Amino acid sequence: MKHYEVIDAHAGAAVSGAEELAYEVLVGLSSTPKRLPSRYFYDDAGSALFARIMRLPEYYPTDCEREILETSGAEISATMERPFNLVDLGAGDGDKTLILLRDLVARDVDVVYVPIDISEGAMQGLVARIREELPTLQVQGLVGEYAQGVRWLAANREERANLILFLGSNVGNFDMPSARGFLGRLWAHMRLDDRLVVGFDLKKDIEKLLAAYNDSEGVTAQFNLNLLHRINRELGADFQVSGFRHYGTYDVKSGAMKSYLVSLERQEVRVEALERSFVFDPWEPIHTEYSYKYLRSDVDQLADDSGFVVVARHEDRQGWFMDDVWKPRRSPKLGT
Ligand code: AVI
Repeated sequence: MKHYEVIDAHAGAAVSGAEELAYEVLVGLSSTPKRLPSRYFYDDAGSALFARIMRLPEYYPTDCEREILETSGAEISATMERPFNLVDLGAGDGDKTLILLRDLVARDVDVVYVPIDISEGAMQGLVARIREELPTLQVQGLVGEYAQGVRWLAANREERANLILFLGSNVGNFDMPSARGFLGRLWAHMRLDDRLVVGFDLKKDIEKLLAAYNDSEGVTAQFNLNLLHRINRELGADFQVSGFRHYGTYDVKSGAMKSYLVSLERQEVRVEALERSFVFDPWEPIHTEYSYKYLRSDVDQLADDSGFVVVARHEDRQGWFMDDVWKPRRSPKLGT
């Protein structure tokens, strides 16, 4: 039996995946300042680089969240009536979720694990690891974007309640209107007895933030630059990747870590799929990622604005990271 399904997000859609990337590159590199969306980081190579980032000593969010799940994981899953699905949005290598899964399997809880990830390579690795470590666990993985996860929830609404994980401060990669929009869409597809666990990276010493996004081994730089390799490969572009450098900076006003690729010289890059070139001036940046950092009061506001009530809040000892458990706020009149 195959334990995951590859969903073609573009089946029957007006544009293919390659056309969508081409469109984003056209719009982003024609803008001033230039930009590219961070969701394109996660091809198989990018997902593998992100797995390395999570093991770096400077990248504190993973260790903080691991501590939270080790301390409070059983309490988080105890918020669910049984049986339930554990839906993991952006599961990646599933390393942290395995903390919850080991506990659930040890307690013989009737749970189906539904990891959703954009990278098929990451999904293969995750499913193989689960087959090896937790062979009795039911797994139904989906290779697709968050939107397919939301669609899966809608299609499986009658079956069981869902504990939805949106860990790792993935929400921080959305700007604020998009965060409200995405969480609101989840809200609309959730049952009243579903629960959502959202990981938030909290505002902290700026030096810690800068170190986490400018690591000494240069893995974050490779992760950012991989976007150019991907565009070269998938759109027939000729980026000289060594002509760009990674730059991560913190904007205190918006609370965002911002990542850029900065052109080191004047260069012209041809993108064959678009039949056009883009000129980069020396030191011209391409903005590639936001990683928003939150105050606890920002999180309260976001929960309220996207239709949720905070039912529990779990922090690591240092107060650097927070996993919030939310339930949808709405009357059963709207449907269960
Ligand atoms: C996936 N996401 C939550 C990571 C973050 O911290 O924003 C991606 C990342 N970018 C640079 N380092 C890690």
